[in-house]
Amino acid sequence: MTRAFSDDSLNRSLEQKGYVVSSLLEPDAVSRLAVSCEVLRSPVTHGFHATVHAKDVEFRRAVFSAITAVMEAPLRQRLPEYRLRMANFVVKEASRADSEVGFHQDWSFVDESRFVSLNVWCPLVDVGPDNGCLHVMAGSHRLSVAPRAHGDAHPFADILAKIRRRHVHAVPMTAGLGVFYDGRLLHGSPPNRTDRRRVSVGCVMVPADATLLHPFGSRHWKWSSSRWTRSSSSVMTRGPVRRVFAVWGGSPPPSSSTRPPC
Ligand SMILES: O=C(O)CCC(=O)C(=O)O
Repeated sequence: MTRAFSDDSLNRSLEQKGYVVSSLLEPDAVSRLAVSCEVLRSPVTHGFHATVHAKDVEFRRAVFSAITAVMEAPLRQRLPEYRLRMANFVVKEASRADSEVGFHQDWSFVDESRFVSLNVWCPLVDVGPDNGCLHVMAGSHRLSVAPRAHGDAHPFADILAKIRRRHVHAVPMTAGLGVFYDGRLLHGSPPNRTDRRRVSVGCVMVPADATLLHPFGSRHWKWSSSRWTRSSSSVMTRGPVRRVFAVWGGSPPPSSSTRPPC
């Protein structure tokens, strides 16, 4: 596995808990990103919204560039062997009950039998349970190894209520700290009940030598005994990596396979 942090105590913590909270941005960088998030506003109706979901490709590219300009260097300093591949603003509007984010794992972007991709969530305001800080289940990154596509059924749907009652805790943070978490970690966030927008940045960091792989339509495929088998006549969309990144607004790697791990 690619070494993530230079500091081994952080790597041990990441391996055990599935996440690490560490300093990331200086106050002026936080301010620059907060301004970008104001300027690059997408028309939204939901209490929670992520710019990666916007339909306008140019808009997503503009967001990616604005975030990269500020965050690439500090991220590279924390994770020297990783590269920034996706970045977006994640916002909870003020006083919105519909801004909760249910517990989920993030999509997979690499072959996780060989690599760990890390997601970085960095609030641009101080966050706590009242305005929707992240809540995580420590250790849950070890629960499943199947690739994760958008649209997949939730693998833990039937035990989610129990998990939330017993195993989930809040991660309050000041602006500019980052949660670096394994994409398999179960996480979510409560609604923003305060009268101020909660703005954060979400990024995907991938080992520099990892091929980017993102499964499409895996509900038509079954993951068992560490391999994909087709479970219906529908063909899995073997979206070339370039298409994935055109769709989701990240930067394509210099060279990569176009095949999902099946
Ligand atoms: O911003 C939030 O509150 C949650 C974001 C999240 O869960 C994600 O980006 O995967």
